[in-house]
Amino acid sequence: MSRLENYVLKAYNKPIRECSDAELYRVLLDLVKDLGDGLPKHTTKKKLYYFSAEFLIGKLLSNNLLNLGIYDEVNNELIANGKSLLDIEEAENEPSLGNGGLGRLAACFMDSITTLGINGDGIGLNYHFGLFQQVFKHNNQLAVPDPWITEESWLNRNERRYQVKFKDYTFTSTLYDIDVFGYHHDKRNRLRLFDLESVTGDIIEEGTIHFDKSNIEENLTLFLYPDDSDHAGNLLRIYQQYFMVSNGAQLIIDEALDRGSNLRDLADYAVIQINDTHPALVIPEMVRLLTERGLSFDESVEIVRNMTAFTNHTILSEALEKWPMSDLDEVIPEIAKIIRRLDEKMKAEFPGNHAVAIIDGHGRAHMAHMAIHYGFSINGVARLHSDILKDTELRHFYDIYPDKFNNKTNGITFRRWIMDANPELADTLDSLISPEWRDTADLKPLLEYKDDKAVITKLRAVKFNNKLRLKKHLKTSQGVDINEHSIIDIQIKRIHEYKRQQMLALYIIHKYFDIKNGNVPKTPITILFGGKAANAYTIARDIIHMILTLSQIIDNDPEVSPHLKVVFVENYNVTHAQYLIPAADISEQISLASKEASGTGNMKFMLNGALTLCTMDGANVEIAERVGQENIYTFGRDSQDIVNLYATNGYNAPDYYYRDRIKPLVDFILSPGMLYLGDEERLRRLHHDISTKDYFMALIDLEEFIDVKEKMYADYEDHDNWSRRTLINIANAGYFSSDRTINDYNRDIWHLEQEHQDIKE
Ligand code: 26Y
Repeated sequence: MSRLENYVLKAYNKPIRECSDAELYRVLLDLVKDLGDGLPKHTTKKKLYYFSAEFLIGKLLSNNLLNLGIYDEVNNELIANGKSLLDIEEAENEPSLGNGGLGRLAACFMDSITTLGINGDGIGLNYHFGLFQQVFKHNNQLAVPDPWITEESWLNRNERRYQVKFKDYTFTSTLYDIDVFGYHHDKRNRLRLFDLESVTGDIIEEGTIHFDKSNIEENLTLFLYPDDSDHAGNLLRIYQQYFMVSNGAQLIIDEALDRGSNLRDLADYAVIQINDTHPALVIPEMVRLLTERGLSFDESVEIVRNMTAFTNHTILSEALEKWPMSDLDEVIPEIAKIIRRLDEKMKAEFPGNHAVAIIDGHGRAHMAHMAIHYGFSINGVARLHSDILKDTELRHFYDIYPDKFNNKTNGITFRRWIMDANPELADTLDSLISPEWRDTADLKPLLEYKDDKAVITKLRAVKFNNKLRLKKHLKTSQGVDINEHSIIDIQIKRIHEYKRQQMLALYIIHKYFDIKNGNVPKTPITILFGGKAANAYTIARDIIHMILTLSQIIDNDPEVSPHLKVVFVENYNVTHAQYLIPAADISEQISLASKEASGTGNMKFMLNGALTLCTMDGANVEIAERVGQENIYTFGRDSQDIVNLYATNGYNAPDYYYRDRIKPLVDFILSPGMLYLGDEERLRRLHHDISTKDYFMALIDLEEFIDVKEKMYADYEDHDNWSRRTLINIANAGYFSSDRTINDYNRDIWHLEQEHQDIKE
């Protein structure tokens, strides 16, 4: 009897074929957890702790089966019994523990850390309702709670508990662990998610994400990024962050003591990576814990400095956290005191250097500044981004600490983004270049086939099947019909002005006019958007509204709708991404140059054989370098231009708005049809913003964008050449494996023992 049959029989006393998908899900969950428990533990002295407010892990069942090496075995047995893993995985909720790129990066990193045989855990919070769930109503985004935790989840209750002291409360935490398995590797790591028992969700107003923000005991771990547009919301963010880092720091100390540390040598036992500023309070907290255990302040600071490294993910000032000292005093006065001492210490060392102050002239504590002074490493997430940090944003820090700065270009795990998301492409690669790429991420051997007609045709067939799969998925998930014979053109990412979804919308208006004028595209076009807007970010919600309304106008127009379709995928998440990306022909990476630190969706699309349409921003620069100019479409001002324009106040939106090719497109936002179907207030506000301010300069690159898109659609008609270029893209994606990224982190920053070293590039 097989392992699976055995489990099924024990649980339900019946054979596999008579079980429901939900029953099989439950059994597989138990089976995987038991397998995990049987794996050996890490025994190395030093351990990594990856602190992150987000872990956007996606569904875990098939990924865990893959990493444990039993995917095929289980899948075949299920098929033999008339079942499908894909259907069974429908029973799994996607954990709502992240928002965007930073959270997905943390998830890819955990996979690679474990696969490379590095001893390392992720530290975060167990948000009960996660990021909100996005629902569209009357062409608007509504935010509703996402109760993703059910009886059957991957969370394992851990008996560890810690006291976390705030000014007005002392809480006792609880801990949930999620196992992380490595591919072809037998030691597991864990995500350690801290929580509070008194948080139940009872205080949420029915059907909304509103709750009493001052009731900390009941709301602390309810939501990821609760609305911070008022004072209570700001305090709640501080409560959350401190709760996360205090628990994490106590865990580090306990585990290090267990392994034989005497605390003075703590940096030999643990290294902390701070994922953006959200966990930066771990620095003063660790200092507090060490001084509490009898070490001097200066000694504690040196230990913490030697064990802490910081990753920056943005140059947008709104995302670089600065906490008013008065708020810190209100929530965590002891930590506020330590931050003041850290500030004084640093000011004594660099007198008069105001640019590098932790506490600024307005009494605000800069989390990034603290993390740079009191850590040993600061890295950006793509070469261009790291250069901008050194040359511009953090120039004053680079002047005093040149050796701390380094670049770690982001990566993605091939286990999820090709093996799991695109099994047909994965199998095709196996048959062409042998399955070795699954361990090495080396896809270069594929280049041998770039002029092989049969291979090119096969790649096109795989793409078509993935379009069919997407079509079926969108039909069941939101009742939308797409044409599988159309060009699939996708922009999926958080909604933000700098990412310029509004620029793509203006292109769609151009195309709409074009088709009305009789210029019908040879191949129909489907443009898909996906992404959530922070609920308090009005213009981002206006952009969603504009796109939804526009798509309705197009659907209603029989002249246009056979040739052009616009779909906004509701509640975009990892699960949707796994259907969307393999089906894409065109990858939209059109941020205003200098603003997108790296991007990781760009890498996923490339790996899955889409051609990239991009500005020279973030990791797009490195993608272009690898595939060559003839295999990518670039346009727009470069980052130096944009940095200069901001520095000189040199951009004036009306200069562009009044151009002949632009004005009619922007004005369509206020056309009778749009106003009839849409919300006048939202549309007027957006029109006004784009035509007068356009802070992220959508109009500056619009004409070039239109031209390059037209060229791209025209080029698509040469199917063989197009598919040949997708092959070249896939073949060059190996560098963007997160195994390579983690290898780089470990070599340059963490210096941990590493059991696997198969990295090629
Ligand atoms: C607290 C609030 C202000 C905040 C919330 C979320 C600030 C930042 C974030 C998330 C940032 C994020 O996701 N950044 C993205 O990180 C990716 C991984 O490095 C990059 O690829 C991407 O360019 C960057 O936008």
